[in-house]
Amino acid sequence: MKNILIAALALAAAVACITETFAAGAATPAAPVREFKSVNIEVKGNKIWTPSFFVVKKGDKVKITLINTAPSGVHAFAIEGIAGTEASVDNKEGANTKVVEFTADKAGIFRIYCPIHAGHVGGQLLVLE
Ligand SMILES: [Cu+2]
Repeated sequence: MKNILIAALALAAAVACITETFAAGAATPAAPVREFKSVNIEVKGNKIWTPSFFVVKKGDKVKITLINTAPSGVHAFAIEGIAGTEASVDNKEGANTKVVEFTADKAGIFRIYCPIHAGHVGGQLLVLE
């Protein structure tokens, strides 16, 4: 009888341990936020968001702060195929910053471009699986 009681206690302890392990494992860690800053510059008439190449993982939250220093005026930023990434950014001091935030929910290579100027040098977002 004593052996049965000890076995029952051991079994109960094991079940509690397993339950705790599964409960801890069930908590999904929050997706990391990948933060970048990209500055629009102008070199001999060429407008460039720099850096213009970003690498993240699928599921990451992405935050890109855009600063427009180009003397030519308003420029824009967009990532093709990802909603909510388009922003027009003025070049006036104090109003030349915009923030674009999104979740990279699909893997692939996405073109970055200026929706206002076809000749604006573009870039790419690489979302790894
Ligand atoms: Cu532009």
